[in-house]
Amino acid sequence: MNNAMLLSALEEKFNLNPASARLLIVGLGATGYSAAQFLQQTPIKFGVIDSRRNPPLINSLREQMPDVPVFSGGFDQAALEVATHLLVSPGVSLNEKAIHKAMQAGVTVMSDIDLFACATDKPIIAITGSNGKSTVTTMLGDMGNAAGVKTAIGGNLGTPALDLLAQNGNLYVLELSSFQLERTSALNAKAAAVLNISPDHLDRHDDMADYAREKQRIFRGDGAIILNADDPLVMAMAGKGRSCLTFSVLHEADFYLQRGTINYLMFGERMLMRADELRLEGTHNIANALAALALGYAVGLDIEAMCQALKKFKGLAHRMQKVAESQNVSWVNDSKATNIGACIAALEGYDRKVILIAGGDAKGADMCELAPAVKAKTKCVILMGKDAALIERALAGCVPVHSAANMKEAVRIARQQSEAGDIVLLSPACASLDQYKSYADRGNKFVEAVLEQSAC
Ligand code: UMA
Ligand code: ADP
Repeated sequence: MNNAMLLSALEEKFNLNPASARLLIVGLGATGYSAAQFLQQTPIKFGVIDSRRNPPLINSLREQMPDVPVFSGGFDQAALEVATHLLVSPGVSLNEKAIHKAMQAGVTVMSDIDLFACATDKPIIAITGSNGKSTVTTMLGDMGNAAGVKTAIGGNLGTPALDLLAQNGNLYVLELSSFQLERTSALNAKAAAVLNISPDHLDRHDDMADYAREKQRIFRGDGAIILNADDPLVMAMAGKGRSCLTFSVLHEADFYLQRGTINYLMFGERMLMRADELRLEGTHNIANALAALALGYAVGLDIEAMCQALKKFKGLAHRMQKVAESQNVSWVNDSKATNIGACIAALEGYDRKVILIAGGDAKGADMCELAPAVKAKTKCVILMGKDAALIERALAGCVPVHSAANMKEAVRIARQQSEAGDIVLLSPACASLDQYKSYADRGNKFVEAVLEQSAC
């Protein structure tokens, strides 16, 4: 790391001078710990605060950085107000009373992504959207490496951005959530995309307009902007005087899907590859591939190498993953569908009747938006979790609804209801944390239950 470049960027963008700054990292999860490890290599003095009594990484921090002050078991107002800068982890809301008060008192809020942006002069591709972020980020990692550019991927995907610096990439691809973006102001991505906007995280954002505004922050700076021409909320983000590329699965755009006897991914007049050469299910994944091509093109990756990478890309676990075929019924794990948009995209991909397993924590979304797709594509719905009753009310009269206490029961009911030719789809449209450790845990429980039943 070049400390001189970092310190001058921090001074310029955040008025952060190592001699006088008192930086406090808020949150000691993956983000907070990565920021502490990074700051240890700089002359900047910092402490860490976490509202939990035993934050996940407190022992590692005490062992590795015994001199760093740690406050846990609450947000101590005095500690927050003595700070000049707060680096707030994405899991902590800026509306948290103590943080809000410190902000009002004039403390500067920043993110790990800000530190990352100040620490590297290598190109950054930044990706946000309600759905498809992880898929597009991973596609771009494969594309960059296939094109001979050492590419590191992370952010909301899992590896905190600052931890990527050790990989010495020549290209960084960051998946960014609305929580990361709302507290980031120094990012100037060489290419950035908003893939789509549908309701999500409305328990943390004031409303859809606020959620979309935070996503739009990804376009700060002067890099190329990549827009989904099929999504009016995204198209409304187009900025004047910026280099812009569009993608569409509905009509002509810079990168688009040309429909015919054979469907092609197109770049203007140029046929790039057949759509059926992609190994992924669903039109939404064609949109993801087009977005990835546009982003890669904007940073100069070789188009042929990108197409080769796309043809090899097998998709990520828990996203539209076929896990079993038994008695001519297909069982599909889409546990990562943690919002309405993902569930609708999954349903729209089928021309056969679906038995849908859904439910969990709806995060404040209006579940009535699910009703048209459920009515058109499902033969029944099996609901579980905290907001099952709320979803049942929203779907009243659409199709028969069953209730299940847990995944085993949901799979048992699905089996009873299924006939040859059906699809059983776990695509919950909700977060999993009310009943499971994570979406992956929920998906694994589904797979276990399906395989157990198939064995009976
Ligand atoms: N927490 C407290 N008190 C604190 C700090 C955190 O209770 O003082 C809680 C939060 O409410 C949250 C949990 O601890 O429930 C984790 O929060 P965190 O900010 O410490 O999270 P990290 O471990 O740093 O992980 C974060 C992202 N998590 C969130 O945004 C909640 C990870 O995305 C991301 O992979 C990681 O940084 C590296 O960049 C996960 C996620 O669920 C996968 N993201 C959401 C999503 O995709 O929908 C936005
Ligand atoms: P994210 O990182 O934004 O959550 P993922 O790639 O992990 O996105 O996919 C999450 C869920 O959204 C999965 O259920 C997946 O099938 C669905 N999905 C992926 N891409 C899209 C898209 N472009 N539009 C709608 N749903 C999508």
